[in-house]
Amino acid sequence: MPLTRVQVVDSHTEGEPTRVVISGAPDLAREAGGQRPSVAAQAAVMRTRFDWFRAAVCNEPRGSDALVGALIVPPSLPNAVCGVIFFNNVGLLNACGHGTIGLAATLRHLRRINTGTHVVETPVGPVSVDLDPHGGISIENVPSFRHASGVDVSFDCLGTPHRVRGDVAWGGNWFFLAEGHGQDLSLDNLDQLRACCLAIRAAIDRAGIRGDPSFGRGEIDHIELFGPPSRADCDSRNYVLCPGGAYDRSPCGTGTSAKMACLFADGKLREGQDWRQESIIASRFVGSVRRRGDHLIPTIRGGAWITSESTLVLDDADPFVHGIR
Ligand code: PYC
Repeated sequence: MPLTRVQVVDSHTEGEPTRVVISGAPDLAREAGGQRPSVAAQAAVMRTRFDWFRAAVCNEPRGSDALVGALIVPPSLPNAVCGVIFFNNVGLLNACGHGTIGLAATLRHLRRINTGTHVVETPVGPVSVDLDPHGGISIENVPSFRHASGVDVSFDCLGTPHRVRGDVAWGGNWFFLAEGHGQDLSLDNLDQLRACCLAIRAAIDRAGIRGDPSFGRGEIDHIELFGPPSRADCDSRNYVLCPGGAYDRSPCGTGTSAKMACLFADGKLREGQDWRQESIIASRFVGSVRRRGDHLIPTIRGGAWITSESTLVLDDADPFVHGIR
């Protein structure tokens, strides 16, 4: 029986897993045609024709709902070290902050990059990663902004009607961000948090609330709730519901970027000031923003650790060769 071997390196970034595909993937650049197709064009090919590969890598029985996959592809930008397409249990992500930090840790582990700054092309623009000599990793994300503020959402959660007011912001993915939601942001309350955030997302969808469609098609597929931190060295704690219904174990890089864009818009964060975001599992990213022309550029710093080097085997005879969908 034909077997396909897919070589991967797994890591976690502040608790959130990333699986970088090193070899064995479909040749998206060739399938996309043309000379040096953009990563966005390669992502479009993956979305329409190779969804089975996404599910084979990320879904059970090889993966899990929490896992984010990262496929290294050839970049079109001449200054980029590589391109990357992120994906999860239900589809492609526009971008991924924790995943970019995990990718940088993986490339360093494989000795493909060294200390210094490197550009990575994502479907929504270039992101740079900086490896410091002491092992620290930070990323400079795509320009981030608040799209709408004071957005009211009415929803039912576990039989009780609720109303929450929040912001819609872009940080490489689209987020609805809210405080004052009345939820206990603790690990003991994960089921309720998930149910509420799924209900918020469905209500947003029903109400036709969207981001700007020229950025990642505008669908608001991440919900981010904030509350007081449990750590003295953090400014806030969050719970982030990802598109596939899992919660982000890390403080979410694109979500922290979106949050900082909102804080900046409200005059609550200055250029260069640290924003210390705690996750629901009490891990931490430290972020800041700076202006570049009309753009607001977030930087996110966090730790990533390699957890496994392995080969996935895709056996054509396996009824779940392309994952449980
Ligand atoms: O860190 O940006 C992020 C992210 C998005 C989904 C999971 N993690």
